[in-house]
Amino acid sequence: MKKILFLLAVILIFSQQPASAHSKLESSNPEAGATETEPLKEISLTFNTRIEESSTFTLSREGGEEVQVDNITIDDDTLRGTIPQDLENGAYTVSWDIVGADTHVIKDSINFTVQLPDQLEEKTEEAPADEEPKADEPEGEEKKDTETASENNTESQNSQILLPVIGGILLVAVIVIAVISMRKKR
Ligand SMILES: [Cu+2]
Repeated sequence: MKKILFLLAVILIFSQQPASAHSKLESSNPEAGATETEPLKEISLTFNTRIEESSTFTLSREGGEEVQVDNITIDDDTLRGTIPQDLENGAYTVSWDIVGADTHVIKDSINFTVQLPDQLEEKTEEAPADEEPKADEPEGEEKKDTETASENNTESQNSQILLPVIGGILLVAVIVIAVISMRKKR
């Protein structure tokens, strides 16, 4: 019986570990939901753990059009990439696909807005009628996107924490039943 309890304890401890070492974004440049008013040259994503070599990210404009990112590098817990061309004003999404220290694949994203003053002036001269309603829209949508992303994030994290716990409970139940039935036979 002591052996079984020991085994149970070991299994429970190991099944909990992946959840606690789970990799998630700790900080970024630009920050989630930020409005950039100066040209952006680099994007960096820092996670709470070391990330594996196969980790990467993409940058896309609102609507899905992908924007070129060069020299994606991984430095321990940080993923970096440079942006070769100036970004036009608008809403952008940084989507990462990383492999964390616990070998879990994590996919998530943040949004940010580029709003360079020069471009605003140019646009206002070109099409003053269109500019006003558009100016507010991206920010509203952007906030919604960020909320959804963080909700999704907590949901997936919850399920990843819950799964081993449920697995552990099931395992305990199965072993207890097995032990009881073994005793009855004696
Ligand atoms: Cu994980």
